[in-house]
Amino acid sequence: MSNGVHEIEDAALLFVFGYNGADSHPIVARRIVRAKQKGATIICCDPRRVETARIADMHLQLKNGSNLALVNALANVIIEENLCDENFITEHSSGFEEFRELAKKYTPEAVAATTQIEPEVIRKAARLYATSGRSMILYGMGVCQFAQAVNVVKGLANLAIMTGNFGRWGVGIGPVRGQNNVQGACDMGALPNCYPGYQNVTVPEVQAKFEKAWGIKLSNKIGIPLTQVPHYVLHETEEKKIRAYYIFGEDPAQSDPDLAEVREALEKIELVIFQDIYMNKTGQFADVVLPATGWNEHDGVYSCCDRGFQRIRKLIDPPANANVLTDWEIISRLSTAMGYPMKYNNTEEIWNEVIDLCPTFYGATYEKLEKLGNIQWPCRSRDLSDKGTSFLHKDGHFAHPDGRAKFSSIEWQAPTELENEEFPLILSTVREVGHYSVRTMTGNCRLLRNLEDEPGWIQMNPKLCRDMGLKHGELVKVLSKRGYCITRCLPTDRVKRQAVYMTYQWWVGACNELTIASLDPISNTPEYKYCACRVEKIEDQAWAELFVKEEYEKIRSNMGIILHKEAV
Ligand SMILES: Nc1nc2c(c(=O)[nH]1)N[C@H]1C(S)=C(S)[C@@H](COP(=O)(O)OP(=O)(O)OC[C@H]3O[C@@H](n4cnc5c(=O)[nH]c(N)nc54)[C@H](O)[C@@H]3O)O[C@H]1N2
Ligand SMILES: Nc1nc2c(c(=O)[nH]1)N[C@H]1C(S)=C(S)[C@@H](COP(=O)(O)OP(=O)(O)OC[C@H]3O[C@@H](n4cnc5c(=O)[nH]c(N)nc54)[C@H](O)[C@@H]3O)O[C@H]1N2
Ligand SMILES: [Mo]
Repeated sequence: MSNGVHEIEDAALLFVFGYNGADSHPIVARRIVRAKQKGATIICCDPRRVETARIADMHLQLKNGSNLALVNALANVIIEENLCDENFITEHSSGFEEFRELAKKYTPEAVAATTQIEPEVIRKAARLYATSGRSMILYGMGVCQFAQAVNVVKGLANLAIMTGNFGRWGVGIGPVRGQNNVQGACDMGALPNCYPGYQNVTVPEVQAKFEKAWGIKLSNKIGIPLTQVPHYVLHETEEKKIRAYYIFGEDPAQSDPDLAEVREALEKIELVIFQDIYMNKTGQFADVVLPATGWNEHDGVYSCCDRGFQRIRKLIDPPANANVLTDWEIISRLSTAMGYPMKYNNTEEIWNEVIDLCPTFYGATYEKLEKLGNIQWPCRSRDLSDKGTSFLHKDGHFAHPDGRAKFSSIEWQAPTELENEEFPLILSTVREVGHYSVRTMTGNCRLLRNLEDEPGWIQMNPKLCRDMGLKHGELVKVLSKRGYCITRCLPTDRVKRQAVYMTYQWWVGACNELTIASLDPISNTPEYKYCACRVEKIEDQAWAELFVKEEYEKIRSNMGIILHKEAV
């Protein structure tokens, strides 16, 4: 994020784009509500009538998959109506002329059919965004989970650059990232192309620095992203094939697209090492299981999506007979056993090594974290006066070599698999408030299960349900080209007729049996938000209920969940 989460409250306008904070991040959603209470204008851009849409001044209920067409049209209006910040563009950006040419053809009229939004509505939204004085964009998976994703982010950045909404309090662009520590995983170099601190593995000076620090020879080759593992197992040549897979804190057999393909890959890999705090679907393919402690059983540092480091502290000891170690102790022992002795006494020693090697994190010592509670990087000095950085790009300085922000001129591209005669509906997969990702954590909690349990729901427009003769709660079969699953029908006015929505939390109602492994070429994130599907009525409901019950029991017993004596 260019700006801090706490700054959300002070924006004059919030443009919430493909982000459903009320379900995904209730604490961040509170900030959005508070901004509203302080007088901010809110524009919500989502094909569903999510909670933000209910409190918004405008709801742009665009057609699924039309993001960049809309974003370029907003830019078109801002240019045509002379609402640009000319000074910011001249002083702090490059590439505007080329972008102006591209934006010309994205008139609100030209994109009306693609986006399903009235031209006057687009004009009004563009005027509000460009003239509020302090506009902030928040975006989520409604942007990222498309084959055209990174380019939409660049399109949103164009809007912020052309209106001078960078480098100040309460402006900017905010990917409100997923998990409590997904930003931290990236900050620590759990990426195929970076060491900690976003230092690229292909840069010789960086390589030399880490070789010296660790006393070893390192490779300058970029690694393989998670979502390409099936390809590297099933379709690559012998030399390139992946043969061993060490996976932790991730359940691709539930959370990756096209699960049939994922299972085939996991079966073919010769060695799977699995490190987790619970058994999950991927763990069932494991040759070696390494059980780890949970968040309240160890120390560490998390990074929030706005670059803020926070300490987490051990609260309880793991059960004496649990036979678990912290993730870092497991890694240290494994490394030592493989011939590279790794010895740390505590997480502070690890953290000190990290900050010593990462200039942008250098000043964020445990001591300072203790005093300040939260430090947003960059924090380059150990001096107490350096408290980190709430917003980036101060005074219009950007990270490109010329110090300028770069306009990107990119055409809208349609999603990969469009609705068709056999599969006439769009399937989009999202989140719900009560359950978390692959549901190991929330699915093992009886309280949450009592609120919502297998096989989950498919959100459908009430008219579509009526036409199909489907009632609330009825079990239905959902099919795509790749597979099928069974779930319950949830008629809701929040969604339009053309698209249906499932959450990816359910083991039985697993929507990733259906989703498509079409990846954004830069981020490698799959197109979870768009594939073609069909919903079928099930005549024999008693059979379907029994099927769901038996499947659920089978999965739980495979995961070693004791059915008669459940823990809360
Ligand atoms: N309770 C709970 N909270 C969670 C999680 C969880 O599983 N459960 N998961 C966490 C994780 S990993 C993440 S990444 C975050 C994600 O949090 P969000 O970004 O809020 O994720 P989603 O609900 O998947 O998608 C956001 C919105 O995108 C919309 N959308 C779909 N297609 C389009 C489109 O074409 N254009 C636009 N503009 N919008 C579209 C959807 O209708 C949806 O409302 O949530 C985190 N928080
Ligand atoms: N269809 C569809 N699929 C999706 C998405 C979608 O919107 N639609 N969203 C995608 C997104 S954005 C994400 S982030 C992924 C999330 O998917 P995953 O990352 O696979 O799911 P999580 O539930 O976050 O956690 C994975 C595992 O980490 C374990 N774990 C938790 N804490 C610890 C720990 O301290 N140590 C260790 N070793 N393990 C731990 C959990 O028990 C769990 O088994 O799903 C993706 N899949
Ligand atoms: Mo995520």
